[in-house]
Amino acid sequence: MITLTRTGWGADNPAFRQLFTSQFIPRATPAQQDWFNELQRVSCSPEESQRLLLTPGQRADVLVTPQGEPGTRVPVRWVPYDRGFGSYEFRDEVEAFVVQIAGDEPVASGPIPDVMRAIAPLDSAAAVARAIALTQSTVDDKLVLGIYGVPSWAAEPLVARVGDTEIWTVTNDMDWDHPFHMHGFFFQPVDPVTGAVPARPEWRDTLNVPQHGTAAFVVRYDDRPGMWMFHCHILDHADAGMMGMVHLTR
Ligand SMILES: [Cu+2]
Repeated sequence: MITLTRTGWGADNPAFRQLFTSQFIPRATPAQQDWFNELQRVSCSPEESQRLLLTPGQRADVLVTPQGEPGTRVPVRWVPYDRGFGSYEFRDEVEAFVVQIAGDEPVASGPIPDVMRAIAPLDSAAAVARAIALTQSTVDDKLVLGIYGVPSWAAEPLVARVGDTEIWTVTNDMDWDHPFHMHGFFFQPVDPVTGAVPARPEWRDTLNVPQHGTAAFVVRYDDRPGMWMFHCHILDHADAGMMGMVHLTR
């Protein structure tokens, strides 16, 4: 089912859409089948349809149909993922809450609210390129993280201007992921190699920079000058120096 989902989720293929609808909402009314088919088409990517990764600081809106016989209890678990050495090896899954499956008739609900919206890609034709290297070093036997070897307490703010659009390319050569978070401005992730905008542009404020990998995004600064922080959203990494400021000027 997982392979099938990765292959067929969101594909413009009525057979796939009908299959998933019958799996996820087995007793759906025709109207519910229609909106769920449409939801598949416009919602998440095939990868995320079968696995939703939320790094520290990230959020998502999800539609869940619990599967189970009446009277059973379906636990929803936090599951650690491999975000680098020490992040998951000795950690157990945590039960977040339990869904109790009732034997009631299905609720005849109408379409869910239309929360999907078209997101126009930011125009990056005149964007300023900004490269950020996340780095680690050891000082007095203590781990110091930073940007180009400079921890937050020794760094000068980056300077940007209101109205500018920038493409940030963030590289990470460490054995840990770093979920990169920017205050004040949502941005749009793009392909870190080609700069290509994904098929479904997204607004995010936290983007995972994978271990030994790169991530990129486009940000546009609207008229809110001031000092804006960015940092790794693993907070002990931020405390160890992986933090900085954008000084936004008019
Ligand atoms: Cu980090």
